[in-house]
Formats: sequence, structure tokens, C-alpha cells
Amino acid sequence: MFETLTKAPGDKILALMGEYAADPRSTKIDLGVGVYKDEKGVTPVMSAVRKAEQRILENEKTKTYLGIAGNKGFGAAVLDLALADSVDRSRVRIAQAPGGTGSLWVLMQLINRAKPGATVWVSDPTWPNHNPIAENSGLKVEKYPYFDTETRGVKFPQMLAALDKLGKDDVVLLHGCCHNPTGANLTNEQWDQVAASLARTGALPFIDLAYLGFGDGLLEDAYGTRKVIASVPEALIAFSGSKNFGLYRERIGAAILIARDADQADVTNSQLLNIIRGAYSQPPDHGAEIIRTILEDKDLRAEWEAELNQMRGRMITLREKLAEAIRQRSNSKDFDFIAAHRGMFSLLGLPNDVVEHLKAANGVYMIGDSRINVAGIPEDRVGDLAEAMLSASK
Ligand code: PLP
Ligand code: TYF
Repeated sequence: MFETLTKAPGDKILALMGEYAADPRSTKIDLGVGVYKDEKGVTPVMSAVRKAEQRILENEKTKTYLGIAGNKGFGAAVLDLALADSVDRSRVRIAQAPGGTGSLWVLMQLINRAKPGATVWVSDPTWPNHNPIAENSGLKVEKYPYFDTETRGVKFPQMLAALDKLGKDDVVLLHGCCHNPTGANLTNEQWDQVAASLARTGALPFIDLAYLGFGDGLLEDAYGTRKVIASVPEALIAFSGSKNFGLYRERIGAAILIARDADQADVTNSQLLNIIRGAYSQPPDHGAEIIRTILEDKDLRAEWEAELNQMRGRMITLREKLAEAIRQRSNSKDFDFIAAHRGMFSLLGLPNDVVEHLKAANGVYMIGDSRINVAGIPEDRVGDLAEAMLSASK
């Protein structure tokens, strides 16, 4: 039977991870895959996570099934964290899912049940996994203008004009914060305008919230999500705990739906649970129980927030250092946008041959579209990196 198959395309980001690992040069620099790294280049297990795991190991009494929506305490804690009191909870339902990706997947399936073949509008550019998830779910994908390659900021007037033309059969995928791959984000005032546009047109907002706390802070990063859902009757959110809790391989996320009223929420949620049951029956618990344990415990939560703040601060410092090193060496402000961007990524806007040259000549690995992961910048090599970037882009 398998002879009918041809080779499927690989994931470029994950492939680059393999290429980097195989490079024998000790001077190589990994600015590729989006995982946080500390000053030693290690992706640590957060201290609050370790402690929560110890508690779970000691206290867990059973491994019996939890149910299709997963860990209830986790769900309630994530709603408090992400949404707070921005929307009446009677209209909200949450189902734990395997990672932000699993959450995106079940929600795309839900959209296709509600409106088969609907169009999902994604930012230009967006995380490369959005497209296949949508298309595999039967949906169409279109792009709205987003990144301005001149200013390396958001083309906001063009974005808003595109959103203003949409209607109630359209879905708009928005990055809640820390845009991947660009690092360019909406201001609060721009979020206000996006929320007003969605309220006006009736297009369905679908927020990918994979980096809450990685931009300017837990509260600051939630502004756009909360503003949008407070402004519209219906919305979807895909939450990920991979980055902010450092739980990547545990595959923990949540699919959140907001309906116009409690009855509609029940009906829509029954379809969501039906999708999950027909896919993987129930989510894995470990990551959810870790997050529940941390968020429900005052001390563990404070410890987690402190570590998250420290990670975020480190990324901002690295941004400032790299921008400054380039400014000093080039006498130009051309790369100052790196310091203005937020989250783990910046899209540098370098042509692909420059990206390839940096890899071959300097062992500097970034994604082919010239996205860098700022957490991968070694603090003692900022000058080397600045020089390599400038000489390659000449
Ligand atoms: N959405 C975006 C924009 C991402 O960058 C990621 C990255 O990992 C995800 C969703 C999903 O992550 P995960 O499935 O590992 O939680
Ligand atoms: O964009 C990134 O690098 C992260 C990690 O298929 C990632 O979001 C990359 C590719 C992928 C899954 C996760």
C-alpha cells in the first residue's frame, strides 16, 4: 500500500536543528529553533516546575482517566492567567490539548465543523505550521498584510484595511503577543482598533497565545487577547505552556472557546469534545498537573513568575546589546529594530544568500527567512555576531 506515497516535505525549523547539531565547529551559534536558552546555552527545567514535579510524584494517588477536557484545575488556572475577568465565564469553555499546536488543531477542526472550508486569514508572514494545520482541517488560508520589510514594524494601516473588508464567514488568526517570526507587535492602541474592526465586521478572532509573558510581562502580553474577547461575541484562543513554563516536550496547551451565550458555549463545546474524542480521546496530564500545581500555590507561582521575568529580561538585554553592537560598528541605526521587537524572535530582513553565508562562513544558524532567536545569542559573542552580520550583509 505505501508505494502510493511520495516523500512529504520536512519542517524547515526542525531540520535546521539537526543541521546545527551535526556542525562540528565549537564557535557555532544557534539562533534557530524557538526554544528559550539561558546564558549557558541550556534550555532549563524551571525551578518551580521541578518542585511541582516532586510534589506530584509524592502526592499523586492514581493515573486513571481525567476526561476529554483534561485537568479541570489546569483549565480554571489558565483562564485566570490568560483572560482574568475580561469576559463572563459562563460563555467560556476550555479543553486541555497537546501543546499550542494540538490546541490550534482541534480549534481548526471545530471551525471546519461550524463552517466547512471557511477562510482563515493569517499574518504575512506567520508561523509556518499555521498553514498546514488549517489546510489539513479543510480550511482555506489567506494572508493579511503585517510585516513592513522597510521599517521592520507592523504595516498597521494596511493590516487594518484588510481586516475591515472581512465578514462573518472569515476567521482572523492573530498572534496574542511576541509575533513569530517577526518580533513586531501591535501597540495597545492598535489592538483597540483591531478589536473594534472585528466587532464591526463579525469576523471570528482566533488568537494564538504561545508566548504569554515572553514580551513585556504577563499582564502586558495579555492586553490584546483580553481586549479582543471583551469586544466580540465569539472567539477562539490556542494557549501554549511550552515556552512560558518551559514544558516543550510535555505537550501542554489549551483550546479556549468563547461563545455568544452559555447555551451556545455548551453546544459548541460538545463539538470540540467530540473532535478530541475522535482524535486522541484525552490529553496527557503531566504538563497540566505541573501548571495547575504552580498556579494554585502562592509560593510556587511567585517563583515561576520571578524566573519568567528573569528570562524575559535576559532576552530584552540581549536585544539591546546586539542592536548596540551593530550600531557602534556600522554607525547606523539600521538594526535598532532588534531592540524594539519583543518575544523570542526578530525577522532581520536579510536575503537568503546572506543567511546561507552566515551559516557556512561563521557557523551562525538562523531560519532561512532570516528569523533569529534572540535567546540563542551568546552574551560573550555579541560583538562577533554583530561583525558577522554586518560583513555578510555588505
Ligand atoms: N504558535 C506559535 C506561533 C508558535 O511559535 C508555537 C511554537 O512552538 C506554537 C504555536 C505551538 O507550540 P507547542 O505546540 O510546542 O506548544
Ligand atoms: O517557531 C519555532 O521555532 C517554535 C518551535 O514544527 C517549533 O515554534 C518549530 C517548528 C515546529 C514546531 C515547533
